[in-house]
Amino acid sequence: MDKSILIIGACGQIGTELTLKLRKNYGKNAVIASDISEGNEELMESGPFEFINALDYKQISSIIDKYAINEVYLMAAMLSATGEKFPAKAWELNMNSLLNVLNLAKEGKIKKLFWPSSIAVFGPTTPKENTPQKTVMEPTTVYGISKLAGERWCEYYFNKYGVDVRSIRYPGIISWKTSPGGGTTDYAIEIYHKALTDGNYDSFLGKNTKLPMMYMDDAINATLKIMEAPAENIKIRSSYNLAAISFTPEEIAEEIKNFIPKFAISYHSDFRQSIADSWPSSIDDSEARKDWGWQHQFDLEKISESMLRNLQVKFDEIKTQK
Ligand code: AKB
Repeated sequence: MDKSILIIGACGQIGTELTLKLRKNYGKNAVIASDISEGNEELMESGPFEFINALDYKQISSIIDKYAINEVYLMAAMLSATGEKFPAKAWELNMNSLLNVLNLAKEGKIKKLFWPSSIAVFGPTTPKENTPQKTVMEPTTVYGISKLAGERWCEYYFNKYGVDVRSIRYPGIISWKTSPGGGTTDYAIEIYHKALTDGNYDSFLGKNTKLPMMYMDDAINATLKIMEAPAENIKIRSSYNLAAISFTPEEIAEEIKNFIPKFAISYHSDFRQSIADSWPSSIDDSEARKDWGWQHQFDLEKISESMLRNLQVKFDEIKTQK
């Protein structure tokens, strides 16, 4: 069976790079990008695009028919910080979009489904260091509650209806191509932007707030790897713990100083501090490493080098276009 892939939420931070990578691997016409509004130029020029509202079951169903789709990646979601401002909307989007695609898979219209979960499924009562795959889960954000409920639904649809759904709990994802929207871990991206534009950064998280993080290349790699693994290797049908590195705002600032010695950081915590404080500092992802061969490549030094180099090129290009 030829692959025919639909990405819902293709214009967001992870969706954009996932779409580009899948198009590179499988050909541009095998990967249909979709979202509620258009994405950046690179994405829009790289292959077919359709407008899809992830809450519209009929719209998703008709695009699946139009392109004979067999694989869906549902990347549309409202993240932790925005979710606290709009709890009802976050719940509606995060839950109903998932139930839409799970039901389409149950009806046999989707053969394989990817849905991202998050470290936000954990809460203040979870062991903070080296958080195990199976542990206490009492999330305190609406985003975390929706991701935990979503994980339960994924496992339910696998057990009850045989839906081939695969999921990973992303940590904070660091990238330069497309900006993230409304996450608590976003500081670890803003800091690189500000280091280049202003030479300083005012962090909305305290200096010792340690969170699990990962470079985009690793996140995309993990996503492709779990989707390509034989079904029998996927032993966990809720969602896999996934980890690369952990650091604090103070540690990332020290690393940036190796590239920009005059860089300065200040700290003024806002409402996102309590969200970050409720999450793990580091994650035990041994099940993902054992079941489908997950390995990360990027440490903090490699991430910082790549972020600063690529952002500088992007900023220079914008300047010459003006
Ligand atoms: C967020 O900060 O909300 C996300 C996440 C950890 O899922 N980046």
